Amino acid sequence: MKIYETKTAPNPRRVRMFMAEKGLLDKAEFVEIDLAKGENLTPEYRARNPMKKVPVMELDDGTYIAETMAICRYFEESYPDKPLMGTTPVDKALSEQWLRWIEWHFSMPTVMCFQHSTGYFKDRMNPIKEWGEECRGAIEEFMTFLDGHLADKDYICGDSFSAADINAFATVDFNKVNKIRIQPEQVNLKAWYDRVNERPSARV
Ligand SMILES: N[C@@H](CCC(=O)N[C@@H](CS)C(=O)NCC(=O)O)C(=O)O
Repeated sequence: MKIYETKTAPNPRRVRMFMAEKGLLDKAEFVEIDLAKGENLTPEYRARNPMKKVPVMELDDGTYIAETMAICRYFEESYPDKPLMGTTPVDKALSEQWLRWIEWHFSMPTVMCFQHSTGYFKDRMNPIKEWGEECRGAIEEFMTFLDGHLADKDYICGDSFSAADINAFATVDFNKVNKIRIQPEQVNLKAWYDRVNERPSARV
């Protein structure tokens, strides 16, 4: 199997961390795509993922699966040992709730802030600086919320590490590009960040 990705981009990192947690990194060949050069915009790449984004996975039978969480879901179902998306109906639903909250209220504004403030992809979109700044507020609000949520638990979904921690961790890290860091008073968020950062999967 192949995974087309970009080493420095946050969504492929989520997939690598997920695979590392399950001990699966050696199952795939990772193919680097240069986003800045537009290697994801070519007809050849669009045949793999019409949405022109990384990551996309190519299975040995030629099936392409795009979308970070669809790829993670494939690994969760194929390798259920060490579950990362819940096991009971309630835990699976809560995992889904957190994954969506993180995606919509944290990762999405993070990417919007980056793209609209820096103009990094101005060759393929129309950056609107005001929208970038609006998203900055949403990011800071979510980090404050997460800090409160983590006051009485080690991980986002409770006692055990899950995909929600991976997604939030990768998003906190990527916010370096927006110059948004954990604030000194956000002690719960900082303790959680340090806990996740100690895991070998944080290095992949
Ligand atoms: N919803 C997609 C988003 C993927 C995405 O936005 N990937 C970014 C890199 S992290 C990308 O490929 N950007 C290139 C572009 O917008 O041209 C997912 O979760 O995989």
